Amino acid sequence: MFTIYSDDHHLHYGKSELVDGELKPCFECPARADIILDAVRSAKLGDVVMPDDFGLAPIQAVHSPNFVAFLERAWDMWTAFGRSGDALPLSWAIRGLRSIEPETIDGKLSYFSFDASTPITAGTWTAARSAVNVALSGAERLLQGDSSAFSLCRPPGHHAASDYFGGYCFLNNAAIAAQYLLDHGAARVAVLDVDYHHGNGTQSIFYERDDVLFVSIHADPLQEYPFFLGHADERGSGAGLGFTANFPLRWHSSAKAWFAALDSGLALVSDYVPDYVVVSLGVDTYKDDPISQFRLETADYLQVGSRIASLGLPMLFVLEGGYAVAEVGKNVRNVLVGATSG
Ligand code: OKP
Ligand code: ZN
Repeated sequence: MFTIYSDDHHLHYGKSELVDGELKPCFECPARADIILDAVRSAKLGDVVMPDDFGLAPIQAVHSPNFVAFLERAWDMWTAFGRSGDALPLSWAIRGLRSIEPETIDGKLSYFSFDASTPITAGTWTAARSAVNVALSGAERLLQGDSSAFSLCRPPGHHAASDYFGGYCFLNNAAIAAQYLLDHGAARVAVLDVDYHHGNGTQSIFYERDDVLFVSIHADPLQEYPFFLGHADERGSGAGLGFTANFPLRWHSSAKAWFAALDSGLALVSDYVPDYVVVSLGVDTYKDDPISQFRLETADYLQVGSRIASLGLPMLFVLEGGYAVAEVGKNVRNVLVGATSG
């Protein structure tokens, strides 16, 4: 299995986020990807290659023009006001307020986001575009006939919707890869999201469509971020009805319960008979993850990989979350080892 990776992820490095009422160093940090790269290299899974540049068209196939224009200009607009720290929003158009795109940067940051945990820095746009190229290069390998690929993306993507960022995500790498596969011959793509958090962005991008099956296992939104999407009764709408499936699990759920949900999700993917599977691979389901409440252990990730690979379908792994920095390398490596040694 090839790994696609670019050093450009270092260009996105938020300083701090507001968590538990305190400003703390960002959990989503460059060391995550560096450590995963080391672990993948030492596991000798296959070559590590640089991404190609796919330009803006595949991004525009998923994200709205005004959102893309905003991300591209956000840092310059921010610094034009003399600010030097990270760009962060502070208010949102909650019930009763109007969604009209403001002219100034503070208003635009609010208009295009859904939380304050996702700082924009000087290199964010370049890094986010590079992560998309990493995902697309993995998709391209599948189109060329590889049975699997690992896109070592950073920043992650699954919380980003067509026109908003948040949850450490700016551009939805997995959704853009899925759309690219559809635009290059696939009839059906399944996105299996095993990150601890619900992939609200991916779900909403494909919610009304039947050419992408979205299946997610995640912490119950009644208890956990992103709080406002990911309930079991969300099943898609219109033509998409029946093509979204959510498996919310309560905090502190056992590994056994998590694997039971995985098996149910895999059965849905299998019945859908997709041409490709895109796995939104978060390992923040780990027992010692600093922002999560599930209980998977390092050895369990071998099973995660082998069970997903038992689908026997061409498969793109796209990195999402995982914040226990010391263990994130081993955990991701185990998924990929489990997926390739079956
Ligand atoms: C991104 B991904 C923790 C606050 C959560 C945002 C989490 C984003 C997770 N108490 N803030 O899905 O791993
Ligand atoms: Zn997550």
